[in-house]
Amino acid sequence: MDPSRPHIALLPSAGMGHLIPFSRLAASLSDLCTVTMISILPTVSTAESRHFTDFFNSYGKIHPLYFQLPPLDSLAYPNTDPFFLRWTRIIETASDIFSHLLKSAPVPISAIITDSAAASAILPLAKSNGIPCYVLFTSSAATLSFFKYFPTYQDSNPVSIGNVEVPGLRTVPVASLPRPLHDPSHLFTQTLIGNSLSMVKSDGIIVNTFEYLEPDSLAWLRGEHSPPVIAVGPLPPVKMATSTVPTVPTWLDEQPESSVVYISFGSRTAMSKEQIRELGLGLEASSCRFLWVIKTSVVDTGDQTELSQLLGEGFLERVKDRGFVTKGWVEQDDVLRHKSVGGFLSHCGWNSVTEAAMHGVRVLAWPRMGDQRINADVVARSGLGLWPDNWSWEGEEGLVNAAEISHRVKEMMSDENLLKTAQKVGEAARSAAMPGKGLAELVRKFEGFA
Ligand code: BUP
Repeated sequence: MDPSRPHIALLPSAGMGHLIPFSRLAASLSDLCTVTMISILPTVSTAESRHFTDFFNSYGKIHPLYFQLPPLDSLAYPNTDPFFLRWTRIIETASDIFSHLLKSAPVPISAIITDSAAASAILPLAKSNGIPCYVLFTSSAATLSFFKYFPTYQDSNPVSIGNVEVPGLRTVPVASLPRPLHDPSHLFTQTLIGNSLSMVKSDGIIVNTFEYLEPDSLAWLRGEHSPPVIAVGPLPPVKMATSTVPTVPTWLDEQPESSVVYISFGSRTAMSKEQIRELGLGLEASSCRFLWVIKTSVVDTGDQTELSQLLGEGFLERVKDRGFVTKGWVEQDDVLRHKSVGGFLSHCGWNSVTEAAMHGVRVLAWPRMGDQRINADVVARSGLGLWPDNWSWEGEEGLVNAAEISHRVKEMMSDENLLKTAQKVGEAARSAAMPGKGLAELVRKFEGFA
């Protein structure tokens, strides 16, 4: 361990959408700094546990620091999303995690980078120990600007919520807000407010985005002056030396260039069986080639139904010449970079958006919950994709029918103008990633603490 280099500790919370950008940042920093990555056990999903194994095996110079959470009385939080529950547990046990980190660190910690989901607990601990604290915000700059303003909005609207006008930036319609925020006393709302108030007291907020994709939100955040916002995106994917998960179906190699629509709604957005059937029928009616990753449960260990049962009798046989359907994990970044892929039907989790941007792949946005509608708005504004904003989402009963899905998929795949604007986003993304300017800015800050 080189004592002249800054020693950075990273604390991700739970869910692949958080773990993946943390791993990417840790890997990028590890060429310039000593890096410790905290792994909270047991993980919520199998995907996270495999990812930690592959990641630590591949990046020997990154120090893993394991922390075993005490058993949880889940009855105290009935019907709570298991990933959100984990964030709550990390906040509750933050002082134990922090002492473990301080005791186990082989050299003093120069700075800690915490997940925004745990900022309210980690920031005061870091400050009281004299350690600079940064936040990695794992969604868009647009979502960050909304989170930053939301406590002020709530102060003047304590009992009900409407459209939120972020002064000088844009109005976020009430329909685009994460559903739990509609209830000011909801644990999610309280946690979000606590984290937002702490983030602004941090030494800096790191966002996986770049100027071309989000010029207005980045300008607004920087105009707020404090804390500094460092755009490090798009972060390059990690390179696993040994992988316990399959990478890309070889089926893709046999398809014509730019002909395949890739469909995925991320690692933790389950779709109802009825909607899955309609989506299947819509893809069939579109006559497009497709690669579809299906999820029916929030946590991967709960996904037990057979594909043939989900999709209806004869579906797989009928589409076998032009469709590939799986319930397993595929390496999405490799899928999106594949020359056969020409479009992405996506829930607009932020990592998915940045990966599509990096490869200049057109997006058909179908946001389902949380921050996804705010991200879908970024997709539509930047020219990366289309967002039919009447599509149903979190908590809504309505199904999007097969005819509408077929129409929209064909529309995206035949839109040459969209292809060009998405490719332009791709060029800007690769040029932002190349010199790693944001990362260099961040490391310069850390060197001041070494
Ligand atoms: Br599913 C799946 N392979 O099969 P998002 C996901 N991913 O590589 P989410 C795969 O998981 P949040 C698969 O490339 C992306 O990096 C994907 O993150 C990868 O959505 C990540 O897109 C998923 O942000 O997380 O999972 O809904 O709710 O935090 O946005």
